Amino acid sequence: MRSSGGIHFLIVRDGTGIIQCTMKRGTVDDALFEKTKDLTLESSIEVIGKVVEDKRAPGGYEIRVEDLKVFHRAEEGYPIAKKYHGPDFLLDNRHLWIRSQKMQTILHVRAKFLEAAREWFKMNGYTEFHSPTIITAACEGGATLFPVKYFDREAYLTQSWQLYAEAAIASLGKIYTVAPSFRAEKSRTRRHLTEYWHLEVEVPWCDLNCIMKIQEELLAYVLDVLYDEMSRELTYLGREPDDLRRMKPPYERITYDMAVEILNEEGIRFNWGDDITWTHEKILTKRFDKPFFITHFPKGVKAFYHKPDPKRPEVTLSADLLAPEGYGEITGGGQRIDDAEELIRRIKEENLNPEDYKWYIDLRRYGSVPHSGFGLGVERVIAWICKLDHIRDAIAFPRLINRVYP
Ligand code: NSS
Repeated sequence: MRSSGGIHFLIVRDGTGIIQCTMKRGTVDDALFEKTKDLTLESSIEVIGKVVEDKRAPGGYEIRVEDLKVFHRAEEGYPIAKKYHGPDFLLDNRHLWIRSQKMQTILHVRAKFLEAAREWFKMNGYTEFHSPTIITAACEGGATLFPVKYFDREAYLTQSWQLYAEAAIASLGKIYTVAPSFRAEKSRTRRHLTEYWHLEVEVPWCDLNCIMKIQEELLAYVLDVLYDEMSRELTYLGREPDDLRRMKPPYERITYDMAVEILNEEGIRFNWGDDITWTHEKILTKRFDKPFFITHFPKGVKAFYHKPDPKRPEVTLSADLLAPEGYGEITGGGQRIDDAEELIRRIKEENLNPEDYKWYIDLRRYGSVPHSGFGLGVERVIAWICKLDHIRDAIAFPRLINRVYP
């Protein structure tokens, strides 16, 4: 609140945003006008008044106050002041910082993104399916598993819904989920959380090409909805809404081999078989102004379940989708091995124990079908769409290597 010339200007926030409220001396009870002077930042109030258009007000409208009730007068000294605070301070005060216009706006965009995705799933005949969070065998390699003490044995937090989804397609057909996944990522980067929200899809009778098309259709729909309904919010965050139009599918597809060539052209020493890291991705994204797929990764850099290409078994029927502007990988997926013998061979090649995957191998014994799926990192996509510098701002309470509070 500020006061000038016999008017109090109050900025009031609710779940939809902020609005300026003006209280003029003489139009309200004198005692109320005086008492309002002492209102503290973040106090909870109820306002009665008239909504009027006013070009000078932020947002173009204001409320002319006729009555005001204070429900809770906030303590003096609200920790977040109108000055620069470092990121650690704001993360320590995240429970309050989520009230900021920036966080409020991002969280609205995030909710709209998921709402639109669910709409698309509904329109296209998908069923939502849930898998356990406490699991016993890795989906994406042992290095990033979080152990959990499960009574007298060790279990883990899930890295992905996928293995259970592959069981469920035989029951439900096309399925999706939006759920937390966990990765004990030991590196501090701008794009890794230890707990992130994973939007995953699994589709029977679907090959690599089919699963890339599904990603394109889903993103085309979601980007349209965000353009139509969130342009004001995106502009506030520094993202031109027209960018969303520009970044609509179809998306170019390059093979891993072509990515290696590009990296070599860019003067990077990169050997065939190496993993494409974020540094490499950033270089690759310079060549594209829309998202693009990288396909056919070597077996060695992908998890055991990826189907080797029958025409060239050293590469897999896999695809990552990368966002432009340096954001890099936002989805990973592809076609799954559907033959029991081939799956067991790959499990052994990766030095995993087939015993740990017994039920998963079973799926290839009883009515196996070609199938594919993908996982999309919700915070990765929100960071890209909202043009954020760091993934932590795409989620209300980020979990990072050095942060589990608040
Ligand atoms: O490891 S992935 O590439 N693939 C899977 O987990 C598959 N099992 C998904 C599937 O086919 N159903 O992760 C998928 C996506 C990846 O592209 C990122 O966008 C995101 O999950 N991801 C993350 N986001 C934030 N933080 C971390 N640590 C993270 N790891 C992956």
